[in-house]
Amino acid sequence: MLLNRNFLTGILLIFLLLGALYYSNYLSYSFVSVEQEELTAESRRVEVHVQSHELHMVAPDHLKYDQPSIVSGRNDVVTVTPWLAPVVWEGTFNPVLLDSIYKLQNITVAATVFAVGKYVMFLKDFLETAEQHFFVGFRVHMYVFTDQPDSVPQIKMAADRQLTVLPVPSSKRWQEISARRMELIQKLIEEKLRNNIDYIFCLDVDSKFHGRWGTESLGGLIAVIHPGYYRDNRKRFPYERRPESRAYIATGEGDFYYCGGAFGGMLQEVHQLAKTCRTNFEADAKEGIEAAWQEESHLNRYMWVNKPSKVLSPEYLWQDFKARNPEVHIIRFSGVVKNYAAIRPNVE
Ligand code: UD2
Repeated sequence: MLLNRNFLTGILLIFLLLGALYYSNYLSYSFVSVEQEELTAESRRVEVHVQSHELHMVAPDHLKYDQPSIVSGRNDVVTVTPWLAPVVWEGTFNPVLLDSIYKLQNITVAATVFAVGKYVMFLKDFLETAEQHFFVGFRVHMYVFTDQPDSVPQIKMAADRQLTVLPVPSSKRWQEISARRMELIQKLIEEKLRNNIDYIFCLDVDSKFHGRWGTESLGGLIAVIHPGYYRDNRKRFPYERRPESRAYIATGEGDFYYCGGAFGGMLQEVHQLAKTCRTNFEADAKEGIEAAWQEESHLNRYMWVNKPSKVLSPEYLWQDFKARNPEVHIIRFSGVVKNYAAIRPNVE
């Protein structure tokens, strides 16, 4: 009987112990799971912060716009690269939808333009037409680099747009002016733009806007197809062909020929591009080599390895002296006809 009572007490004690163990386990499990949930939410927050533009797009609820189709659309041009980046042509995007999406993100877009020496004469048309076509309705900050700050024309700008003039030295060689842009863009991003700009475009000044250039052009790393070579075999592209240069691309290599006169994307992407092109350009210079098309050659080399996340068709940089090809339904931005000998500081 005594044995029995002891046995029963023992069983009871074991149950009590198991109960206590279960409870403490339950408590710690709940604790861990709350902690994990917080961690997951935290990491999701960080991810959203870092890649908010790369995850998915958020459209305003009940927005009305044309029905999209996946069986009819442009069939005269290629609208996606082999690495599945969109190629932006008129008719491939809905501006109403895209503008509404980016309005929700409250973005700021910067643009850089260089006007050194006689190139200040191009500023007025560039800035006035940008006001009419470049990211209209969005916050835009233009940065004008010039050796003649007093000659920068006063342009009437919309309330959400502003212009900053940044002095730079003159130069006796146009090649140096063109190529040094990478260094100055890198420094601008490091010293002035961090934290207050989302996207940046770097544009040639001897050009004018003729049509919409807006949110359809946004993305991580943005390259523009050069209007002069897009129908050619790549062996004819004017890449740097000397293996000694860091811009070297061999025959049979490369995707497209991109122009140096327009490129852009998210701030950190353009910073990486500018820094790399500048470093490679300077390292080449130390060895006495200048790539065939200066920073444009280095940009082409960079974009070959670092595939652009969106490619803008030649609508985004045409040349006024060229007749419009039938696949180009709209010219948005175009280089003006110029007399190189009359406007450059050197002729060779
Ligand atoms: C092409 C590129 C250009 C650049 C260059 C090679 C296009 C449309 N243009 O143009 O971006 O890659 O080849 O170096 O893709 N600049 C001055 N003052 C000068 C000379 C140049 O401010 O005296 C600036 C200005 O912003 C100009 C830019 O540098 O737009 C490019 O120079 P360019 O237009 O003379 O070069 P270009 O026509 O050979």
